[in-house]
Amino acid sequence: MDDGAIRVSHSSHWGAFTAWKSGDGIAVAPHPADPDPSPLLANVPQAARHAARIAQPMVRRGWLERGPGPDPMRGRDEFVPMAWDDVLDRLAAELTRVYDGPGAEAVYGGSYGWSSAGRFHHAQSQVHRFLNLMGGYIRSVNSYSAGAASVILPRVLGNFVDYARRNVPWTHLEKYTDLVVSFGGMAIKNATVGSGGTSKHLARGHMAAARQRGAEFVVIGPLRDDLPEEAGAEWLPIAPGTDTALMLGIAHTLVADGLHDRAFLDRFCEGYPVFEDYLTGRSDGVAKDAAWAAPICGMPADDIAALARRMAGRRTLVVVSQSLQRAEHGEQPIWMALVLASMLGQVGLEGGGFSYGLGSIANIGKAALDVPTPTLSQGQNPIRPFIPVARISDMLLQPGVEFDYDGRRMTYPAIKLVYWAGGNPFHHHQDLARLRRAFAAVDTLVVQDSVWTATARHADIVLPATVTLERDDIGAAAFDPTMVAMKQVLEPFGQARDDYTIFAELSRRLGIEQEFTEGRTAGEWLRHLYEPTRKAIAAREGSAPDFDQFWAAGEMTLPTAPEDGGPTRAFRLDPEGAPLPTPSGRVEIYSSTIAGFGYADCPGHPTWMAPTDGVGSAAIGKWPLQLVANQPATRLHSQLDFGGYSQDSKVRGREPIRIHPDDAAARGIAEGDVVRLFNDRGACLAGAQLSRDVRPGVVQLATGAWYDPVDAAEDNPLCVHGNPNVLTRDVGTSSLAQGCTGQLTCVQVERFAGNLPPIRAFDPPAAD
Ligand SMILES: Nc1nc2c(c(=O)[nH]1)N[C@H]1C(S)=C(S)[C@@H](COP(=O)(O)OP(=O)(O)OC[C@H]3O[C@@H](n4cnc5c(=O)[nH]c(N)nc54)[C@H](O)[C@@H]3O)O[C@H]1N2
Ligand SMILES: Nc1nc2c(c(=O)[nH]1)N[C@H]1C(S)=C(S)[C@@H](COP(=O)(O)OP(=O)(O)OC[C@H]3O[C@@H](n4cnc5c(=O)[nH]c(N)nc54)[C@H](O)[C@@H]3O)O[C@H]1N2
Ligand SMILES: [Mo]
Repeated sequence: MDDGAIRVSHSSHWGAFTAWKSGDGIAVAPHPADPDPSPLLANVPQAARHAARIAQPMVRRGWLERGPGPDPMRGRDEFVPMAWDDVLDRLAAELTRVYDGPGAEAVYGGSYGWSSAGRFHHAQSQVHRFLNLMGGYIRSVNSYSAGAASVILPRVLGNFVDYARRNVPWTHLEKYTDLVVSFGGMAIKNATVGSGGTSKHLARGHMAAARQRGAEFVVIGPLRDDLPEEAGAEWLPIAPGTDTALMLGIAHTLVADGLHDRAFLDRFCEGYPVFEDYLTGRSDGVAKDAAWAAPICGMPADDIAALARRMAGRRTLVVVSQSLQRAEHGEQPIWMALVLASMLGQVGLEGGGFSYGLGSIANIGKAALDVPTPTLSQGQNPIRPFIPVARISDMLLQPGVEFDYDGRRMTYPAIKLVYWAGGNPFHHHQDLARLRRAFAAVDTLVVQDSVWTATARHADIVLPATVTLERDDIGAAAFDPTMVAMKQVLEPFGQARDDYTIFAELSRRLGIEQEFTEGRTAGEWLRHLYEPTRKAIAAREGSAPDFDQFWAAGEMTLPTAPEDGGPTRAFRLDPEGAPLPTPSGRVEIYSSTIAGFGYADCPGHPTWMAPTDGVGSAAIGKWPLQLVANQPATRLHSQLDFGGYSQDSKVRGREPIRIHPDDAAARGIAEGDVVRLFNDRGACLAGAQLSRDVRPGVVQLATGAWYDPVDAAEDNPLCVHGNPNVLTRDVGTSSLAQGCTGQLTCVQVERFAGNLPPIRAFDPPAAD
């Protein structure tokens, strides 16, 4: 440690760390107080100076020569390097053309994406603030993470964060829960990541402690390792996409055995009798009993009935992972899990009831902060129309077409200009061949990123952004107690500039510089954004460190609110005094509001609806394996896929696909073979890993391998690297939420016998 290098505090979505210069690059070490640091940190050292970095502003040749307009050449064209002043002049002129002409409603600025942990140089905040000052933009609502849950839960339980996500803290699970029934798991790989940063990774420790106390864990899902070893879980492998049927089978057993909590259902819930008519088959002639559920879920009926009896009469927690709702009819398993927890009479008990997403992400289940964290104001967006975030291709391809969303009939706007900063739609969106057509339809696509993602390669104007290690910032998250001084370690790469600097320069050209910068440098902004936090602490505790003290210390512990189960617990203790914010003030097992929308794909109570792309569908007859496209264990989404830890996981350079040995044998596939996954939307290569931790009939290929078309000139090229979104379907969860359904699709897999194409995803595109 006496190499003389200055060690500074820094942070990322996957943890706080220390960084210092080492040789030509940097070295990092996890925060010393983190009991279970994320292995994702190992991606950082190689990443900062990687060839995939964008070194200078670039403009697509076709856009430069022919001007703005729809162009199928996006993603296939050459790039022309351009000096900052010139590119910003051209971009300012193009923004002026669009805002003066078709107007703010022709600008899509949703710019979805995780960008980085720093709260000032937060790309989305920067781009939204800038576009709002221009006159606004078409925005997106909800997230790829929780598209369905964030719409259904407020309608049937209450505010998404307070009622659904924060109602069961880890400390209650550790102390009180007898049985954790986890649909989709609480995978340590997922709890390693938290938006804005996470100073201590606690999930594994809490699960281990609960287990030691005697708590039992059951993981229901296609993968055994969705719960950590420490939980000592029993694995019930289920066919993906069938959890609603399984929960109905469990619920039916409870009713048949008289194990449901009638008193709770009467006092705390609305509309149980209507649901019971459906459950027992009084309304439709089909009893949803264990025997009915068994063939749908691919589980023995006896196991379903046994699980139901095990869940009754003890402190049981039903946890649903986010993945469950990132699928067709994704609203249903979330709603049904809440109904199941209600039938068990557990909602609002300490360590019991229902949790959405505990273990899916680092900062769920931790204590909420009692003071605000630094936040850059995005200003006001005067433009009212919006899209549910995952409907981007629909919008770009179908201007003027009507669609349903959460009880409204809305119309897709006609977009001319798309501005993206801090997200990667070629990572996050489904059916990438369709997304390419969608991006071909706009006049201008502007992308700010630090690396040559496929999204940047499809842009007309590419502006190189710095990475967090190249600037000072403040890292903070609403559910993590440590605010981190993120200190610059490296000089900016090439000509890269901070997003803030880019927008400040654009603002100057567009006559809104003062409004955008408010006359502050980036350093002055950090001091300014620190103030509300400091004031709130001072108001609570009499005094608080000033900015310079915080900065010198490198971090600060923020006060947290009590972990009392929040408003869900308050409702349990006093249902009349602290009613739920639903129409009935109670848990809506039947929602007359939702029933009133008249959606065939989201009726008034939880309902099993067979998927069009899953078990029992025509699709699975043709494409017989269910692909689980889940979150990657070796990186955050597509970020730092070129980093050491992610690269070490690849098989012959391709993303690993896990397949059961029986399914592999039936296809002549051996460990380490390169395989081709395909369906009628597209195809990609991946490297086979045989594993009995995968349910037969399921293959698992994580998201995040950079899209790598074998020949970009083709309309629907093979991705040689393993991006599963060439295969997934671009349809909403239902008319209610229109959420992302990227988690599951049906595919076929075969051994790839051809010459192995090279991986070129990380090579910068051709320029001249
Ligand atoms: N098939 C399938 N698809 C999925 C999912 C799935 O389960 N299955 N999951 C979905 C989910 S839950 C999510 S949240 C999304 C995630 O999708 P995204 O959030 O879009 O994915 P990221 O790779 O995190 O993209 C962040 C981008 O921001 C860039 N960036 C980082 N810092 C900065 C900065 O300071 N400035 C600028 N300008 N850029 C920066 C990074 O280089 C990266 O390209 O994916 C979704 N897609
Ligand atoms: N390392 C890492 N951690 C992350 C992220 C990352 O990119 N990398 N992304 C973060 C983000 S933005 C989010 S939103 C969360 C997402 O959290 P989740 O959406 O919960 O995460 P996934 O890994 O996609 O899915 C979890 C598991 O659900 C199981 N599963 C899939 N489909 C089904 C099903 O139909 N039924 C059942 N019972 N199980 C199913 C799969 O086996 C899968 O491993 O993760 C966060 N954590
Ligand atoms: Mo997410």
